[in-house]
Amino acid sequence: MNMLLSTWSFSESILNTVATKLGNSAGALDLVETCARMAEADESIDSVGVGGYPDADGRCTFDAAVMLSPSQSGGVCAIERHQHPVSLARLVMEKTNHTLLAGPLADVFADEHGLESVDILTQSSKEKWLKWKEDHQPTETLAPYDTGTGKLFGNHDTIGTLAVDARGTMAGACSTSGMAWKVPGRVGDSPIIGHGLYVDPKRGAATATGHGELISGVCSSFLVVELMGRGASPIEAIQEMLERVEHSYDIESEHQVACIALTPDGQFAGGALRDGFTYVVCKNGPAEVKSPEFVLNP
Ligand code: SD4
Repeated sequence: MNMLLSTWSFSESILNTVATKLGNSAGALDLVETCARMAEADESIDSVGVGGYPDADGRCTFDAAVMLSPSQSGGVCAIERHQHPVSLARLVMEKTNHTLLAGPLADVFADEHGLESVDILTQSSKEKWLKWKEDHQPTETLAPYDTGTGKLFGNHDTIGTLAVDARGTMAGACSTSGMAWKVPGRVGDSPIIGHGLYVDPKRGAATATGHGELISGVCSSFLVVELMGRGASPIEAIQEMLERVEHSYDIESEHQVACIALTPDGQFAGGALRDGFTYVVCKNGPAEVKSPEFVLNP
């Protein structure tokens, strides 16, 4: 089996390209890393890699993680000088005994491993920030809304990708520039294992997108994988996680939490707190944009 699952409709063209380019024999980790790298390089995606929304001071920072199993994961957060945080997260997993490197010293680690240092703030990101500074409008209070055609409205849209390859190996990756106009220094759920991403080859894999603070508060991805390991289907596990979020927070109109989950034998589902989330599945054929099977508050 070779299956790819990824958040938001902009993943459709990415999964098609990656499936064609890497083919059925590609390993799960290469597949998910390549998907995240494509999103990171695409300036039209507002919240991943270059082109991402800056923080409140006009500075762009990136967070990312990769995971194969509880003993094999890596993450980086608050990256300021490297275009592909997902590859840096993979280096943390493969070249160190650690799981998370942060801030300027993580950029130094990237330099030491030969990754090119670049200016990650694009002119268009700077202009969006200047506009926000001026009028604090218009995306500040919008939950992300995906029209299903690759274009999102709102102020964030992380890529999270899960794969099972032909050998049955599972992997996951996620990458983000975080919430638009965040407090400088803020790190979301995406680089933190168990929050934005979790993979346990015996139980399954999950990745979350949306408001990192709500995702982190219930350890969303770990919770979903744990529930699947105890017998829940992907949709039941996501539903329980979303109910836990709803019971733990006063949900506001700009809040969204969404999740995709995959079992080792290829069952999958997507779910969200509210409408406006889509995900993409690619299995032996063209990628297909899907509406979530479960929405808590449609
Ligand atoms: C964060 N969870 O940094 C990310 C943002 C995101 O859809 O996923 N947006 O909070």
